[in-house]
Amino acid sequence: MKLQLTFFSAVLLSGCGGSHESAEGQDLACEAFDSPPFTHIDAPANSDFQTFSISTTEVTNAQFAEFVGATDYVTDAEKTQSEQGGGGAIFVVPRSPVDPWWVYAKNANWRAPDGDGKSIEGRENEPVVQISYNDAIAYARWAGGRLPTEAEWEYAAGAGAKTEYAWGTTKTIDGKEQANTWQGFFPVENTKNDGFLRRAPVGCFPPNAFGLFDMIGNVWEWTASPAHSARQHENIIKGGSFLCAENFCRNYTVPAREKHETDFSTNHIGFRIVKSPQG
Ligand SMILES: [Ca+2]
Ligand SMILES: [Ca+2]
Repeated sequence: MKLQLTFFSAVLLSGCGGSHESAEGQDLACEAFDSPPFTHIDAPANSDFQTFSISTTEVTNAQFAEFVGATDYVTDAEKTQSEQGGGGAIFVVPRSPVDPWWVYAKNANWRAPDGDGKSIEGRENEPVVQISYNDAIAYARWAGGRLPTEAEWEYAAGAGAKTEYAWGTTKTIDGKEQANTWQGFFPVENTKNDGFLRRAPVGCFPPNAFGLFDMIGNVWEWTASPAHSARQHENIIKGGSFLCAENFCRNYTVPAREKHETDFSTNHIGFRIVKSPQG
């Protein structure tokens, strides 16, 4: 745990950080999904991956709850609750821009992700968070899939094009935000121009040309790609989150990447999975 907390001061403090209570600002019509939807992606010629299908949205609280209900799986954040450590990191608006904005919350886990004692009731369609890499691959295996590699994720996010954003070359279109990020002066002011302080239900922003939602923003997404960093057990995360701001980390682009310890969770990292085509 000491290593993990050190990591937070070193990496996540340079990352992004937010809170969703209600949609304000832009007019948003969030999509409704009956079951975990998948989108077929044809691999381009000479790519280093095969054709695959990918979750159309980030994995939601409802989907993860189904997994836990079927398997009695215990996440890393819950597993160590009674031991030294446990819990996860939560973003808290600091008193000033130089104060820490990541706080370790022992009571934070996917069932109550923000360390404020509030459950996910009524937030079933939000992306699940406080999910470690270990937790994400456990869900993927149960669901008959795996995590995307960074190359697969980027191809899917860019809808086959090497553009800065999942939707094109500019952050906004006609003045409208295209993803749940942070507007205002991070980390002290969030104007919520996009409608959300923290996580948004999946599918509230326009999909990319492949029909995929929230590849950029909302929550970071685990990939299967190891970070190959000096630290061990770190994997690449992609897409940025509701905490990514213009004045700070700007990780709301397709090429942007961060690395994160595989056994530690936060309230801004989730995932989606991929599957090989059947037949
Ligand atoms: Ca936002
Ligand atoms: Ca995302």
